This record gives sequence, C-alpha cells and structure tokens, in this order.
Amino acid sequence: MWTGRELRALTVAAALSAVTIATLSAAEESVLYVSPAGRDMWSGTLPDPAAGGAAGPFATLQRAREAVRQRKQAGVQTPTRVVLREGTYYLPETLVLGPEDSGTEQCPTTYEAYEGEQVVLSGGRPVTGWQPADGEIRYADLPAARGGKWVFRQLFVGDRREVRARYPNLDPVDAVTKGYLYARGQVGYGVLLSGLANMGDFLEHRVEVVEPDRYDLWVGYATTQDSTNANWQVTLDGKNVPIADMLASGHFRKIRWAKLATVELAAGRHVLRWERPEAPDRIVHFDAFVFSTNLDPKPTPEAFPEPVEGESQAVVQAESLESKLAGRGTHVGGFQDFECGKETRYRVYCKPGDLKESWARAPGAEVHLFAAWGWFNEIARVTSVDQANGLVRLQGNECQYGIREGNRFFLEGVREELDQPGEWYLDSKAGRVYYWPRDERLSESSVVAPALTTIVHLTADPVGEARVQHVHFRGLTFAHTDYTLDHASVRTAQDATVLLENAWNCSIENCTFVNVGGSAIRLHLDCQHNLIAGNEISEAGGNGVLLTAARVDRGVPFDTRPGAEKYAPIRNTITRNHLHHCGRIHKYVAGVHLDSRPASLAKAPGNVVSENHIHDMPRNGLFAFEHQGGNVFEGNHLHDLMLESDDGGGIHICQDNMECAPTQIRSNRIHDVFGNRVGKDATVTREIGIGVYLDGATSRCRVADNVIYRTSSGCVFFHGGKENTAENNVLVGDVKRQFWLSNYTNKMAGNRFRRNVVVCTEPESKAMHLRDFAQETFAECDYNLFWFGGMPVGVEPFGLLAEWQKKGFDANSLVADPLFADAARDDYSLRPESPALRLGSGPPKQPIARPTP
Ligand SMILES: [Ca+2]
Ligand SMILES: [Ca+2]
Repeated sequence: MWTGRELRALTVAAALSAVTIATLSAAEESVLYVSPAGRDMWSGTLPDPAAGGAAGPFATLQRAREAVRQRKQAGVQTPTRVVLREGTYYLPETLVLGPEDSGTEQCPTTYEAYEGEQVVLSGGRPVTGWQPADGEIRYADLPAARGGKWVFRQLFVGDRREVRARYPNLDPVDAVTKGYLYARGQVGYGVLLSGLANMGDFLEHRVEVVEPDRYDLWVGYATTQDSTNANWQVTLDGKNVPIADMLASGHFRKIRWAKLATVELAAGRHVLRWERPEAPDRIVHFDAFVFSTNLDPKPTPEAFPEPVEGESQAVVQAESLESKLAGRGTHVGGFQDFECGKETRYRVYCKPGDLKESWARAPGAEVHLFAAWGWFNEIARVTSVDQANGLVRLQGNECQYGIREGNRFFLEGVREELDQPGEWYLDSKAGRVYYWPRDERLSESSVVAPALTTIVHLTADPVGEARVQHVHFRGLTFAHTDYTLDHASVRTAQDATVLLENAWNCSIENCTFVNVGGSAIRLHLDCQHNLIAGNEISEAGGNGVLLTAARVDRGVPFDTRPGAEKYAPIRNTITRNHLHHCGRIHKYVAGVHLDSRPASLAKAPGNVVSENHIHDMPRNGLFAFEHQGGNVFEGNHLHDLMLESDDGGGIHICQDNMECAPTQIRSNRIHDVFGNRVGKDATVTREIGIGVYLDGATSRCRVADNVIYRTSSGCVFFHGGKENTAENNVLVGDVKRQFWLSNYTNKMAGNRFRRNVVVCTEPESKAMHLRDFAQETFAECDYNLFWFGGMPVGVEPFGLLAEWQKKGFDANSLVADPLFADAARDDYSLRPESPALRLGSGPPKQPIARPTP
C-alpha cells in the first residue's frame, strides 16, 4: 500500500524524470556493481562476471567508492547508483565517506541492494574451524586476536546474540530481575540517608562513648533549604537538645558541616534521636553525626577529621540506623541511602559467599551494573575481589553513580563462568574463543565475531564549510558491530553502526539493522535535512536512532574539536521506522533519543519524528534531552516500554530550559508503559512510567489528540514547566493518576488541560494529581470529561472533584461515561453519542491516534 506521502513523492519523481529525460538519456545514469563474485580490478559496470573473466562487478565497497570519486573528478555528472549483489560483505574497515564523496541534488550517490536480493554489510569476521575442548565446549583459534589485538564483547551465532560467559546465568524467562546479584548498602562518609520528610518521621542512632567529656555535636548534611533548625526536635537520651542553624549547603549532593550543640556525655551507650514534629518540609539528607572534643576540627565535604592524640570522637553514620524508622513513606522515594562520595561508585558490596576470587584474575572480567536509582546500567572492569568482605572493586569511566543497597549487577567475561549452552568466552591472550553450542549443528551455523563498531561513517570537518551531501542508502542490512566501554556519559553511549557527522540531505531508507552493538544510526553535529525512513531496527545494543551534539547528558563534553560546540542535528525527519527490542547492552536508550543541544539552539527548528512503531524497549520510546525544542512527535505507536528502568516514558522530554521553541506531540498511541523499578531481593514494582512526560521544566509543548492507556504514574505529566497544553487526549487506566502535575520549580504558569477524556479504571486511581499547585499554574483547566465507572472521581491533594472545582477550575467539565467504541479491545474512539464530543466550544473533535504503521 502506498501512503499519501509516498504517492506525492512518486508524482514529484515522475514530473522530475519527465524533465530529466529531455536532457539525460537513460545511459547517463551511472550504475556500479559490487558482488561477492566480483573483482576490484574489473570495471564494476556489469552486474555479473562476463564470460572469459575479463570484466564484471567490483568486489568491495571501498573500490566502488573510489570509482565514484574518479568519475566525479573526471567531470561525469550523472546520478550514481552503487548496486550490491546478494551476499554478506565482511568489511575490513569502516567505509568512510567525506565531502569528496558527496553527490548533488540532481546527481545523488546511492548505495543500494540489487532488487530482490539480500545484502548484509557485516562489521564482523566469520569464526570457523571449531574443535572439541572440554565436554560440550568447543574452541576456535583466532590468530588475529592473539595478544589482545582484537577484543570483542559479543558473539553472534546464526541470528542470535550469544551470552558472554556470565554469572549469575541469564534467566530467559525473567531477564529483568533474575540472573543478577544484588548489592548491599555502603556505610561511611559520602553515603547519605534521605527521605525524612513526613510529620512524625524520626531517626534513632546509638552512640558509643569511651571517654566521658564535654563534646561538640556536629552534623554533616546536604540541603537546598535556607535554614532547617526549626523543623527538628533533637534529643539525647530523651532530653531535648536545642540546636544551632543548619544553613543551606547549596545542593542536595553537597555536604556541609554544622556545629549544633555542646553536650556532656558519660561513658557508655546513648540514644540520639531526630524527629520531624511538624508539617512536611523540603528534604535534608544526613551524612553523619559526630561528637568531638576537638574545638576547631575543620571538617571537609569528604569527611570529618580523625581524632589526634588527646582528642575523643564518636562517629554515627546516618545510614547505619540501629532502630527502626517510623517513616510513613508518603514522600517519593521514602527512606533511602544515596551517595555523594566518589568512592561509592567503585565499590560493590554483596554477600561474601556470592563472590569468587577468580573474577579478579580474568583480564576481561566486566560488570554490568544498575547504580543509584537504576535509571541505566554502567559497564566497568573488575580490578579486585575481596571474598571475605564481599567487596568487588571496579574501574572505568562509566562508574558515574554511587552504588546503593539493592542495585543489581552481573559479571561476564570469565572462563570459569562458561557453564551452560549458549555461553562463550574469548581468551584474548591466546587468541582463542570458546563456545558451548545450543545444539550439535554448530558447523552449519554461521558464527560471527564483531570487529568494527561502525560500518559506514559520513564525516566532514565541523569547522570547514563542506558537508557530506546527497548520499543515500537503500535496502541494505547492517549487522555484527561491537560496542566499546568508557563512554563520557553512561547515559549516552556513542557507538553507532551508521554514523552521520556533518551530513546534509542524506538518507537511510528501507534498511535493516539487526545484532548491532551500539546504536543503529547516529546523527552528530551539523546534520540537517536527512531522512531516516522505513527501516527496521532490532537487537541493537543501544538506541535505534541517536542524535548528539558536542555535549551530551546535561553538558558532558565528548567532542572537543574546535567548532563542534555550536552545532546539533536539526531539521531531520525520522519516520515510518519499526524499532523494537533494542537496548540489549546499554539500557538508557530510546527508539529515537535526541540528546542535548547547545543552549544557543534551543529555539532552532527541531526534528520530525513521526509514524514510527516502537516497542519492547528497556527505557523510553522517544527521548529528548536538554534544550531540545521545536520537535514534532506525531502519529507514533509506542508500547511496552520502560521494561527495565524507572522514571521515564513513552515520550520523555527533559529540556531543563523554559524558553525552548514549542514542541508538538500529537496523534500518538502510547500504552503499557511500566517504569519497572527493581528493588533488593529481586522485587519489581511499577513506579514512574509515564505516557507523555514533560520533565525538567519542559515548556511550551502542545499535547493533543493522543490516546494513552495503561501507564504507571500518569498518562501525561507536566513536571515544572510553563505554557504546556494537553488538549483532546484520551487518558485511560493509569495505575495511580491519569494526569499528573508537579510544580517543583514553583514557576509553573499558563498551562492548559482541556477537552480531555480522563478515565480511571484501577483501584485507588485518581483523575488528577496536582502537586504544589498554585492558582497561576493553570491558565485553563476545563471542558474535561471524567469517569471512574460511576464511582467518585478524585483529584489529589484536594479530595473529590467537587473540592477541586471550588478553586474555579473544571466548571464546565462533566462526570459521565465517555462511551468508548470498544474499550475491552483498546478501541478508545468515541461513539457518536459520546458526551465528550459535546464539550467546549467549536466542533466536536474525536481524538485519533494513528493506526500502527
Ligand atoms: Ca555462566
Ligand atoms: Ca554517611
């Protein structure tokens, strides 16, 4: 079936070719052929070898590239097609195309598969010559890998990515919580206790005093609050201790020390207690409480100084609570430890019996670990194992967040852990790979080890004027690339199979990406007017499509070339792609991930991301990071997302900037967004999994005509921004609340929520939750239709809808059955008699998310 857009394109193409025929004969299109049966010494102008063996296609893409250049230099001005015949091409090196390889609008260069033929561009090398090793395990020698010259982290057998010798073993039924070890909590300076936020919450610690003396009580804490002493009641052995001011530390991760009081302490055990006697307040995180006889101790954010001779000290780490907390836990996050000290990123404590000393001896031993909140995983090398204390020490640039109690990890790349079918191990010193086949027919399978991270790289100097232009790729399959470690930002791993850098007017259409190590496609720096369309991307280690500038992830620099700072990919179109089962290695990924732009481009036109089908991803469907404005997200079908991490969404935008160009989010179908948080002991809960998530004060978005259902904590969430509008959406069946708004910035203003159909189906679920609401938060909230199957509709924190309406909002809204066509089959279109169609002024409007492409 042709879509309207394709038909239009065909009509234009037909009109163009009518003109072209007048000036160019058909022979004036250049076609070059590449074939596994070809030879680079041939002319490349024939699709098959000629009889006699004197002429025929080329053998390599590199030769074809050279021929295209030569023709260009010779002044030949024709469109050029490089047509690849069926087969798998194991590229010896990345195919690099620069400005000298550019085509023009009239004469583009296209690399494409011969019609009806399967062409695979592989970044790997076949592994053959398997011999019996021990038991079922086989081995094959790879002389090219000897002495660590070629290290790879994946092995592909047939169409499967096999398991690098792992512990604990992968559980194919539950790959999210099983097959992991779980970290114990850490105790020390730099590890903080947070969450004492509710009235009546208290902490109790035991204090062991050796020398009776007069002690100063110090506290190490972090808070953004101006002054917090009035919010506490501190007692020692039941007696009230008046405390001095605790001034702001400036950041919730920045530790400050304050001397609170002076107390007489007898030798022996004492009880120190902190309590919140009054209303909830902003959070204070505690590092430690120190009783010291040193009159001028000079504590630093890293630690309180050790006592010297003649001094006495008793240290109580806040996180080492001996008695149970009475936290009521309504605050997000509840009581939890978190880290400030850098050391906590490199230490994993677990149960002593869980570890093996052999891990530290294996040169390739690496850990995949979800640190901190579990938003993403880090990949780090093992440097030592202390079996007695249950401590693994890590090293690597991806160790960027502290490791907490309950963080999960597995280890891979250790010979001793190759203990079941499907696992493999590379002995990089000997240049030998071991594999335990899943069945006997290994000799019939194709085994491929990746050797390249990038197969095609279009690149031009960011400072130079020239760009790579009018180069197209059609109908090709890309496979078998590897991934690397030590990324500057663990959230934005930059490996990519096809990398466009300073490229304009190029396209990747109807290609297949499968079993690639990093992201399938990355656009970097000044990429404009490129088209990524109709591709299928699955089993990528990273994102489907990634867009990056010189800084990623809130300013982390990773491209420091002069001139790079001012660019970001804009005005590109990513459409009609099928992106699924990606994020197989790195988990902080999306189908399409638009990373940070420079602030200077926040008001630039954005990119169009439309009609993609994205599903079965560990994290977001679509993601746009800092200063990403002006984008259009339209007609996408996004589902089964946030499967392995928490705090994201179907469409997650985090601009950290309230002045970006307006973004359009319309006619998307988004459902089954989980936000799975894995806790200690392999528990999994649905936490923050949002349909459309306007995070980090994201502003000026129009969210319209979307159908969003079965999310975890908001079909739509306005988080701190201004002038956002949600209009004419269907929001159904979120577990907690259909619409969520949190004014954490205290700057929310001018937002609109109108003509939405808001339906609760889950027990205890609310229609809306409006946190830290101020009257100016909304410019309008009205003409909505609410329904909870005839039960009262709740609006937190106000109570029932009627209480909320007393504030002057939703005066014209209704509580009524919206009369969906067939909700049981997820058809949320409105029947003609639906009361929702009569809400508001103007013609009735049916919210219609586009069907699956
Ligand atoms: Ca194993
Ligand atoms: Ca501490």
